[in-house]
Amino acid sequence: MSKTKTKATLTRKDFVSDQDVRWCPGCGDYSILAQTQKVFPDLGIPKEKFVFISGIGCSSRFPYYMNSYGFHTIHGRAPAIASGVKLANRDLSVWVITGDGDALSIGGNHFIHLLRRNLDINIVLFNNEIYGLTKGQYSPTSELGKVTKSTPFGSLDRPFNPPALALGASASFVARSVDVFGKHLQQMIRRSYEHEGTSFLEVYQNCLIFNDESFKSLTDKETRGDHALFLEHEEPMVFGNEGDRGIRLDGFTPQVVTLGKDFSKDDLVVHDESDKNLAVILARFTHDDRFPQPIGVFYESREPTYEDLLENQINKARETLGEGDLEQLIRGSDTWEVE
Ligand SMILES: Cc1ncc(C[n+]2csc(CCOP(=O)(O)OP(=O)(O)O)c2C)c(N)n1
Ligand code: SF4
Repeated sequence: MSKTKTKATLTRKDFVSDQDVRWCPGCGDYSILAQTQKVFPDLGIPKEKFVFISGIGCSSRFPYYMNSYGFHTIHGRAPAIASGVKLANRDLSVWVITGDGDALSIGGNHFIHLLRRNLDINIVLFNNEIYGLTKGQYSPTSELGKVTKSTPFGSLDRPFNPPALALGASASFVARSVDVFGKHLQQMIRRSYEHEGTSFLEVYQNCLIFNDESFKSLTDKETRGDHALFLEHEEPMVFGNEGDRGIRLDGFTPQVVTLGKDFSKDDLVVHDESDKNLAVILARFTHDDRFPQPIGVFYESREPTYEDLLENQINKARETLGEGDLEQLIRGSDTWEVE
């Protein structure tokens, strides 16, 4: 679809549906919904061009609350349905809303194949590191040793690292934000929309009922500086409450250094969103206490979309073979009549 802005004067209210929101009071999902409703009018495309497609989970109730087209579908299968919607109508801006359980447990297969196909679809993964809707079982992003009702002695599974998984599946856009980082989240939603190809946005989301304060070190103002690394394209990687620390590369090995006597900003690695090796290194900071958690765009590259490739293939086949005949195709050249 064309991503050039048309003059559509919409406001936040145009995207608020008449449905009662049924998330627990204080759930991080509210903030993600609010930021989406704030940023969508600015995207400048008519409301009827948006469609939200979700699987199953608390987060997957999202389409009810957006006043747009939407489809609350089957557990883990939103990517398949979204692919069909996009291929049937390329002019739609298609958004997949999913949770860590929906996308990475039952939907793991569909998730990776959507990424490698690179349809122009936006995936927003609400990562609360737990199954919320089914009342608190561990999920594929729960930390090792997580004690839940389904893992009373602690989980034995190493967690998935969503940005690393997405990069491994050839994602052409990988970003992360946090439910309560309002402006940042809006910026990441906009960047996801602008990207041509499948965008993957992981949003750390607090489930205050079953996994409260999972991202406290990032959301607490006092500790945020030391735990969040805000990625800015072409800027050195500086962090710390006093802006006094940074990331340096020793070959391929990242190091946290303190700025001052031994190191200056010139020694730090400069972020480059087009550098996949760097994105992989940054993705590996996930769950590693030695490093701050990267927030922002890890990686973006412009690659052909599946729908462009498909259209070219069909056009070429038409040019060389002419219009097809469905009846003939179904009957084939090898059919029998049973008498
Ligand atoms: C086929 C099938 N298997 C299992 C379930 C039960 N189930 C519903 S939602 C869910 C996981 C939800 O977790 P997540 O995707 O992280 O979303 P959240 O509720 O945390 O937003 C599970 C296992 C189901 N509805 N259908
Ligand atoms: S159970 Fe957790 S994720 Fe689900 S609505 Fe409540 S707070 Fe949100």
